[in-house]
Amino acid sequence: MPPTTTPLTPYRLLGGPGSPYSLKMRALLRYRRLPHLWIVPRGYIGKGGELAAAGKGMIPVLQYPDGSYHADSTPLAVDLERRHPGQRSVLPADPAVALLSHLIEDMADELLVAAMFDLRWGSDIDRQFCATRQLAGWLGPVPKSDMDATVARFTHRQTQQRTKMVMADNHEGLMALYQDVLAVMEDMLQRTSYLFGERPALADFGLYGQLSQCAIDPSASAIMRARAPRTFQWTQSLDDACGVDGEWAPRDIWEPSVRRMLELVGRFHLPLLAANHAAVENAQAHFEAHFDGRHWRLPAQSYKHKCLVWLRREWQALPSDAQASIRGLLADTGCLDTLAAGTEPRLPVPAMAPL
Ligand SMILES: N[C@@H](CCC(=O)N[C@@H](CS)C(=O)NCC(=O)O)C(=O)O
Repeated sequence: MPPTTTPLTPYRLLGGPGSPYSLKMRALLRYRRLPHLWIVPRGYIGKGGELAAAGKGMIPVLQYPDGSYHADSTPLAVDLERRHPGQRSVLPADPAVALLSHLIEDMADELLVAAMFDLRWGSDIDRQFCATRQLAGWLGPVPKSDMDATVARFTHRQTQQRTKMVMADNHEGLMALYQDVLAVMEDMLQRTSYLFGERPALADFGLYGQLSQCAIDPSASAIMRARAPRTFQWTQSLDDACGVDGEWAPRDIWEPSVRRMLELVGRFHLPLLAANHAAVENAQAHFEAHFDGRHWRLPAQSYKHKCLVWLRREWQALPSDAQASIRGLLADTGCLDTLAAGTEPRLPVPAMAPL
């Protein structure tokens, strides 16, 4: 008699090719060894199928074993920690260090994405390749004429989206951010495999989501291959880290690279989050900000308003000794003032939870 096995009800991750957040979630589920199926619903970017029925309006969507659908990768990652405590956690055990990891993840999710998107939809070569390969994943085999028509439709949609999300004025600043992130990654990879040691943290998965796409897209990939070959391989490796079994490093080992990454958070991300926050609170559609020698002009986004509130609440909730342990690092890197400006928002922001 063969041994009996307990039937497994896995998570179902509904995502798409080319979606940085989908691949971030898949890498996280693989690393955490949480049984799951990776599903790309067939059809034009999943419209009309199970994704439409799930009703989240975005990908990825994670179906829990009880059949319910949930979205939003950061709250999902935190919810998965609650559901599977102690199983290959991606949150450093020290809550102060976990906050540093969250800050870096937030920069990747909310700002580095704009650099990726800017390059992906910013030239003919990128548009043609990226649209075709993504739709090949969504549609499966289709005749060339159908593919060409759908590529044209998707390219139009994404190019419009780029105009709203990136806005032409910000190209130089976003390229500076992308190249600086790559430089910090290359430096980090001289000492550790991940930002906080030999096991990946939430910060690594956020960076992985965006950088995994930059490794593929023609223009972004050319920059990465020329300047950051170790980071290129890092994206290939973190795609499936289910066999990685490492430890968090002591602070003196991780601090140099985390400090450099936090300098980018303080230089680019938090000033933009703060300006966005004020714009959302004042019901403005756009905002302008001057920092780092550049003029930024971006649409105000209510989701980013929540992100800053969640980060501030996380700082406020730290015990005072935990705050003290990172106060100097946050101050040196230009992060403290925005993070510790702890006024509650005028617009209500719910506690972080998956949608
Ligand atoms: N905060 C969300 C963002 C997800 C997101 O923006 N996903 C993109 C694709 S990568 C999307 O679904 N955009 C809506 C669209 O293209 O219609 C997360 O972390 O999961």
